[in-house]
Amino acid sequence: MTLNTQILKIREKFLHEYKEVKNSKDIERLKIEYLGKKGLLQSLMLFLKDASTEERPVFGKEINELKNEITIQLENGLISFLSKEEDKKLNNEEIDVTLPGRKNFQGRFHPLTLLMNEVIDIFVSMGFAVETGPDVDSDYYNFEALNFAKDHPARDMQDTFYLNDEMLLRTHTSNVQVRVMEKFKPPIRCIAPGKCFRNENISSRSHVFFHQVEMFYIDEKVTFASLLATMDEFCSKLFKKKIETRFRPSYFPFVEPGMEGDIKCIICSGQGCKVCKHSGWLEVFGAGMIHPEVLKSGGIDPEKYTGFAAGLGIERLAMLMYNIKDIRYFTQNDLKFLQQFDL
Ligand code: FA5
Repeated sequence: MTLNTQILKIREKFLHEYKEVKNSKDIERLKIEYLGKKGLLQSLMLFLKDASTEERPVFGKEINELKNEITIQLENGLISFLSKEEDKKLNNEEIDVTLPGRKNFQGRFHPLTLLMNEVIDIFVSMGFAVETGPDVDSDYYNFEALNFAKDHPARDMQDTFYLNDEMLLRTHTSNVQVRVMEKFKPPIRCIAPGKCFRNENISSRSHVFFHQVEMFYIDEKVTFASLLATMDEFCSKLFKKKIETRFRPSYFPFVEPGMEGDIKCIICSGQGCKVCKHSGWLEVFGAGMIHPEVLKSGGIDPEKYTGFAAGLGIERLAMLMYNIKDIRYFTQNDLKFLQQFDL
């Protein structure tokens, strides 16, 4: 049989077999039979080497044309069968309407964000403006401008993460005080919420990373009595009832006089527990009358103006508000814990 007759026979055989095709599997089978490595077209190529030099290019061209023809026909056939088979599958498919639906996961605010927003809203309702300051700040704004000289022993009160000789992670939101004084002239009534960092041992009540809200008021004739009244009013608004507060004298280089504010431990009702270090009280803020040296750092005349300031610990407040026994829960990202708090 000549090569020419063989080409014609294979074409005829293909056309005949293609007519019998019923599904995509048959197409795949034909693809292997004709175009596969050991397929019929490949076997024609083997005969090509016995053809004469004149015949070889002619037959080579014919074999290639047949190969293209078969390839195109099989590809078109495959597309059409696959689409029919997909339609059939979809039409026969039944949807089980009794299957329970997938629950949409709803995001929530972190409890600290909830409380921070509430604290901000209360102070705003009392006439305070909101300012912010940098988390990475200079030693000057965090310490020196606040009357902590370079070798001041009070620096040991706040174990600090230094980035280099000059820059540090702020240890308190009080770093905003002098920045604001440089920007505005009295009367200044403002709060500054933000993150703080201290190189401390982590325990159930202290963390290396926590939040504070700074609050300060500078004007003529601002008194210590108005500081106490402001903090009392704030606590009643936050807890929505009269709660027991305790103000103790304390020392911060940037206030004179200084105090710390405690709230009766709601977790143990003042009986004493791990969170309140068995004292029945939880320290939630430091406060006092702004030191004249600090007013001077901010370019404010201490002969004319006075001011008060306070720094509230948001984690400690949240522990009291939501009855949380360990500060570490806030940073563990445990959904069971986080999902307990309202949107
Ligand atoms: C200060 O940070 C002062 N800047 C507060 C201040 C502002 C005093 C203005 C006077 C005038 P103190 O270190 O006490 O003070 O921190 C204030 C509050 O932050 C504490 O009462 C506590 O609630 C919270 N706090 C402090 N350290 C931690 C910590 N490691 N983990 C969690 N909360 C903390």
